[in-house]
Amino acid sequence: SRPVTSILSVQSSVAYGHVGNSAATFPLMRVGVEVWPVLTVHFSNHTGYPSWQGPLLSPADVAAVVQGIDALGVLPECDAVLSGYQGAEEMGLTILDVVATVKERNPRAIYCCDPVMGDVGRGMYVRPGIPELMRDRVLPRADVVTPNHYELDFLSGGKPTTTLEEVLAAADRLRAAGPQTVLVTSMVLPDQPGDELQMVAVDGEGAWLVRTPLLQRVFTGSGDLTCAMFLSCLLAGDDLPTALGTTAARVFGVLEQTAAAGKGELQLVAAQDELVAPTHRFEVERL
Ligand code: PXL
Repeated sequence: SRPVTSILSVQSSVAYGHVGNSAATFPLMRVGVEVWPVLTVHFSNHTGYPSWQGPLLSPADVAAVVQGIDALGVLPECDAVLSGYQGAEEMGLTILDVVATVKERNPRAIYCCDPVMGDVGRGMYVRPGIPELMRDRVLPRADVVTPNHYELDFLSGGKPTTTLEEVLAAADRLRAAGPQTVLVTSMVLPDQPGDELQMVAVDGEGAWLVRTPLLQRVFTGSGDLTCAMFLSCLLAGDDLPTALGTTAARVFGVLEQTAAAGKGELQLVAAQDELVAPTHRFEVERL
């Protein structure tokens, strides 16, 4: 039997469709990772629809669920904490407490934070205070961060980056603030072909770039899937270029099948084989 890693994933959950934990849990399990989902909200569907219903869990609820897990004595087996979209500052601080507890029980555990706050087309879409919380309190405690290009610019000091050199310098500023590994998703540079999407991964060993075809539509939850798959590769012991290429191939495969089926929600079940045996392979370029 193969070694199985375990991720405590503190994210939103939806009954219908795939965002947050509902975009991360099954794909992680499909690639052989144990997931311990802790819910921050339990909504009917994601908030891109005209309406949704269901409860927000409180920070105290999240803390209680993690305390319950801790009482089982199993946190030493937890290899990583994963977090994503955060609706309120108090939840962000509670997640930092969860990270501290997990690291106390397993000093080798890592914290992977998707600093969800906005994107190039939409601007900031999280509550006031969340971006500053991410930059000033969460980033220093993260081992892996997966900002999109817009989030990278905010976290690294607010100046828009428009060249690859500036993006790499911004990623280095993030690394200087804490995380060892930075994945920049959805990179958009003026001099890049309009029909491709680029991702850049940076760690202490170097920087790598991967390009995938740009599909001309919005996929809600694709960032959540990307972050989860990237973390699964790192925990599997992949080096950074391998993790980058595998993440791009898995996610692109799911998005391509979703688009081909004309579906709104990520086709995680129909396209699940893309997660373990992706159709496409993308070249990873050392920068
Ligand atoms: O994909 C991020 C996300 C997370 N959680 C909830 C969402 C979304 C995006 O719409 O609605 C509840």
